Parts: sequence; C-alpha cells; structure tokens
Amino acid sequence: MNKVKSLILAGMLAFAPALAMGSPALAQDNAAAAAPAENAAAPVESAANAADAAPAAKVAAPPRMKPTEGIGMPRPGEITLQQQFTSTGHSARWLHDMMLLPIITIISILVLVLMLYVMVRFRRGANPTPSKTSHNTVIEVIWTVVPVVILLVIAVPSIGLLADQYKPAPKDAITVKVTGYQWYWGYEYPDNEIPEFVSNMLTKEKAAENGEPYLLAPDNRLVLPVGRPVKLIITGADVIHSFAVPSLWVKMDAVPGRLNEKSFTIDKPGVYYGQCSELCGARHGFMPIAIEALPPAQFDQWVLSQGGKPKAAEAATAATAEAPAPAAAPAKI
Ligand SMILES: [Cu+2]
Repeated sequence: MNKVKSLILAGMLAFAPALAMGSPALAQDNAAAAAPAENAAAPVESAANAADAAPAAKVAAPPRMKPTEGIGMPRPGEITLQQQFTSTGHSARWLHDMMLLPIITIISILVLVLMLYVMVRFRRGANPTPSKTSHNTVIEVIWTVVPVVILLVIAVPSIGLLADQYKPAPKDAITVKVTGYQWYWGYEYPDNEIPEFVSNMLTKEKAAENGEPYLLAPDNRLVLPVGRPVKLIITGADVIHSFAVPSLWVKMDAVPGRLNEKSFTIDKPGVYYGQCSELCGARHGFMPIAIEALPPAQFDQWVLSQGGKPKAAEAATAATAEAPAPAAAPAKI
C-alpha cells in the first residue's frame, strides 16, 4: 500500500512543474525573457524587408517554406513511423513495417491461438486423465531452433541499420553546431561562417497565422541543403536535451560538455518538425525543432542572405583553381 502511495506522490512531483507553468501568461513571460531570440528571428522572418532597406549587396533569403500537411509531422490516427526522408530512415521504416511488425503480429497470434486451443482441448472436463509426458525431443529442438533463426533473420538488417546510423560524415559534409538551451535551440554554421542564432517556439496566434502546427513550429528554422551530406554537432548548454526529428531518423542527446555527432542526407525539400526528446525542465515540451530543407542553390542563397559564405561555391572555386578536375564536386549541386 505504501508503495502505491509513494508512486502516486512521485508522479505528482514529476508533473508539478508542468502544471505550475501551465498558465499561458507565464509561458509568454518566459518567451519574452528569451527576447534576443525574437530579434534573432528577424534575419529569417523579415529577410525581404531587411533586403529592401539594406544596400544592394544584401541577398534576400528564400521565402519561408510552407509545411505540407502530414509530412515531417505526425498525422492523426497514424500507426507506424512517420514518412522518412533519409536513407537510414527508409531502412528503419522498412525494418519496422516489413519485418518487425509482421513477425510480432504472427508470433502474438500464434501464441494466442495455442493458448486458446490448450485451454479448451485440455480442460478438465474434456481431458480427465492428463498425459504424463515430460519430454519430446522433436518439439524441444523446434522451439529452440525456430526462435534462433527468427532472431538471426532480424539481426542482419538490424545490425546494418545500427552501423549506418553511426557512420561518420563524409569529408564534404556541411557542419552545423546544434546547442540545446533551457528552453530553445541554437544553430551555428561554422563552415559557412554564420554565427549562432536561436530558435524559439511560435505562439499559438503566430503559428496559426503562418499556417504551421502549434507546438512544432519555431520562429527560426534550421535551414539545410537537400542532397548534400550534413553533419550535426550536437551539445547542451545547461542540462541534457535531445535533438529529435522523426521524419529524418534523427535523435541524438545534447549533453553539456560533450559533442555528439549525427550525419544524414535529406532526400527531398520540405519542412521537417521535431521536438526536444529528453526531459529537460519545465518548458521541455515547448522547444520544438523545424528543419527547412532547401535545394542546394536556394540553400546557398539563404547562406548569403545570412551574411555567410556558401561552402560549395568555395569548393568549386578551389577545384577550378587547383586543376581542371572532372565535374565530381560541382555535379552534386
Ligand atoms: Cu530540452
């Protein structure tokens, strides 16, 4: 009884901060406290205006991409993983949908049918003198070998997928540093010389106005190129956060004092949403992630609009300067 009581108490304590900060007014205060974020939003959000005011050299950012309903976000009534947009994501979803789910379903049904059969067929009424059999070598061999074979069949794609998820990024990958803060994300592009900007959740009104999902949409997105390998260096500034974007098969802890790495290549342009996935304090549920994947040319335009240097352009110049190399590097663009 005491155990039950302490469990309930622990539950209440765990949820107390969330309940306490449930008031939207407080939430807004916190958002206001992170005011630099709002200012930092300016380069992306009002890039067009800024371009009007600034000298001609300033490049306008590409227009903010509209999300597609059900892509890069959960769908109502969804029973499997979100649609995937990276190669590891495709293999993971295949493993889940085509292998694990069918095997789990077949085993569960088989066990249920066997149990029902045994309960009916061998009940006392139908089977008054029970059998005294204690060994059956054939059956024992079957129920040992079959599970081993099933596990081996699962292991092959599973271990391959595990290895793929931790494959180091290729040399030409674009590096972005992702920092988790209580309670927002910071993004910095060392390769493109774009200093850190922060990303805060949009208010309900602003999200509705933009046609974006509330609680998933932040003001500044992490803009990335499509078809070019990306390397995220993920860390935490205060407590442990976790950078997770389900439709890109990305989930990596952001640990203070450590640099975790995650590498992937996005298949298709789009807006992909995610959330902090490590309980990190009162506003843990209010530090969403949005990745805007742009075609390489538009990505370079975005980099220029932020005052940065497009990396591919540098690589291309270097390639032409060094040697009349085959179109290997620029071909990716
Ligand atoms: Cu967090």
